[in-house]
Amino acid sequence: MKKVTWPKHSVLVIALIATWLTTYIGYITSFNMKIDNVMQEFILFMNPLSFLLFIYGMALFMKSAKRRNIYIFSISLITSIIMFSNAVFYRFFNDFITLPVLFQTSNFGDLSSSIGANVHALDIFFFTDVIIVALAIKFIPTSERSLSQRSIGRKLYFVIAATILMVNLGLSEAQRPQLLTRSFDRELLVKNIGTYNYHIYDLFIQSKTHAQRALADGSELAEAANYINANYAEPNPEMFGVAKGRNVIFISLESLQNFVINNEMNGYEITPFLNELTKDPDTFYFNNFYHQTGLGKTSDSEFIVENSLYGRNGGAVFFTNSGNAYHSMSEKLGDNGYFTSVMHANNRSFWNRDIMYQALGIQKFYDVESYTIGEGEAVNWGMKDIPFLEQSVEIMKTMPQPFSTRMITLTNHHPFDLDEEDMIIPPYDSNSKTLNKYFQTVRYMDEAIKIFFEDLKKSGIYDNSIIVMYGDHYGISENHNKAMGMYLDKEITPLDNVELQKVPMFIHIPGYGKGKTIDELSGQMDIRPTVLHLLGIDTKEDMQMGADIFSKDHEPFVIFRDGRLVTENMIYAHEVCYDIQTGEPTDGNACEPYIERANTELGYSDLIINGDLLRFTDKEEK
Ligand code: GP9
Ligand code: MN
Repeated sequence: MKKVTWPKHSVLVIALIATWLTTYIGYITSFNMKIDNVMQEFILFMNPLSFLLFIYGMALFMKSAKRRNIYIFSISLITSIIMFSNAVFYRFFNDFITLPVLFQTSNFGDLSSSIGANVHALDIFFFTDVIIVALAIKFIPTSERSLSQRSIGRKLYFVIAATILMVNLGLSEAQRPQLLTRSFDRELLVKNIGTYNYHIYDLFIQSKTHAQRALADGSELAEAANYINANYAEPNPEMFGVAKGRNVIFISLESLQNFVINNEMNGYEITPFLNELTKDPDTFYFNNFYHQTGLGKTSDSEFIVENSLYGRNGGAVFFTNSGNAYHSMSEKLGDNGYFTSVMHANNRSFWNRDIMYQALGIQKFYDVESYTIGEGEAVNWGMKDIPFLEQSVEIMKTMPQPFSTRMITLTNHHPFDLDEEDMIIPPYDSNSKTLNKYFQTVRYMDEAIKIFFEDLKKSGIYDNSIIVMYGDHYGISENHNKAMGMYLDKEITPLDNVELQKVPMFIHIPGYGKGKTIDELSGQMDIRPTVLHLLGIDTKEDMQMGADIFSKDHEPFVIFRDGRLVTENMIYAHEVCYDIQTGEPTDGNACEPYIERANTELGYSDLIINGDLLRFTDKEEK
């Protein structure tokens, strides 16, 4: 048999091609990225190449064949792990991994049930290149001599790699101007510069933020304050102080979206108690209200409610900026004689809450240690909502009044598992197990809230309190569009995906009698000033970006953390400006002023948080 002679750099070339193709196939199978034209498809295809050429090319500097092979093998393994982790993360968060999230290791234990549900057997595919590289190393003979590399050849190799990178960046810039300077959207980055380059970019951005704090000074605060003052909304005199002196009970409704309210699933009412509240004279129900969270999910919603500032773009602000100075709502209530707390039957370190709550001036955190979890009282992520809310009322009885507390529910959390005995309605029958179970856990949460209201009335606390309830963020991600489409009986468009970010918000004021449904377009950023004004507390001097929804000056405009936005007539999402009436794309110019405004607002919010600017306010300096 004729002996095959392999060209000198066969292992390197095979590794390069194998990882390149594995990455590309990974893109198309695991990430739901919108590709509009052939050029974008081409960019997606070529984007892993420049990085892989550079990183594998380092092998050319290694003299020993053994070392070189170990290096090539390690790179194929690391790149596979990066792609695999991103795929699993994407299924859960619908986003790509960013560095700060990786450092949230204390979350990983608790996330394990969700991670488990998101790892698929077929994910072994991401390691195809590792297997190919291993086989290549095993079967392709290498002699030390053949590996010597002339420096001219090496130079040429890196010139080609650099050229490919430039072409990649050039084409991307043409497709998406200002990609690297203005983008709030990780998907666009991955689509254009590739996962690997994106992670390098992320590293760069994170270290920049680090430096930002060091470089920030008081003058930037004045600039942000000007913007904030210009947007201040005067309280509505009819509403200011209607709940003065009352306790305020916030309930964070885990993953509750607005589409279930006043709706049915196969003939079953999903939220009978909340539906009743929408018609209750003591309740304001906000039916055109959006969550504004990012990757930090529940913790972002808490951050927004406390500060009326946006969470961070990459990662959870609860982790990245827990050392900042804040003037939170809890601190303000504390200054006004309130006893402030959070009640949540989970580990205190989850989402770094123990640390962040100190920065937010929350006086007491009733974490899992404050609860007794009896036999059968835990499911999914922890304590079930019914016993949690029941025991919380007992704890409330011990609190000095007036108090403010935020109760964070948990049962309606992905993967929406429930014990048989808690299933009040049957599952839905779509192709998405997640959506099918979601209706059942939502129904359970509704029951828990009903019981909570009863218990609160019995405790005597009810009459002297107001109850503010809101969905913390979406529960059903875009990965379930097909099933959602079946439920809503329409094809889900990017416009629908925006509208599905509506979460219900209720303000229940016992004895008030003039409640109604409020259709004003609003969002979580508005909770803080709205509630403070109801309690008769002034917000004129506050460094916050929300507006009282009852105010005549309230602007119907909602900005998402990722730069999407909603106005009364338009929705801007993924570079397209839609007319809400027709559901069709319109002339982009109509959205332009709002895009500008959204960038300004998000920019100032980031400036305040990244620069830790609130440390420069008078109060802090004292
Ligand atoms: C964890 C709970 C859920 O304590 O608040 O967090 P989430 O995953 O929804 O952000
Ligand atoms: Mn949540």
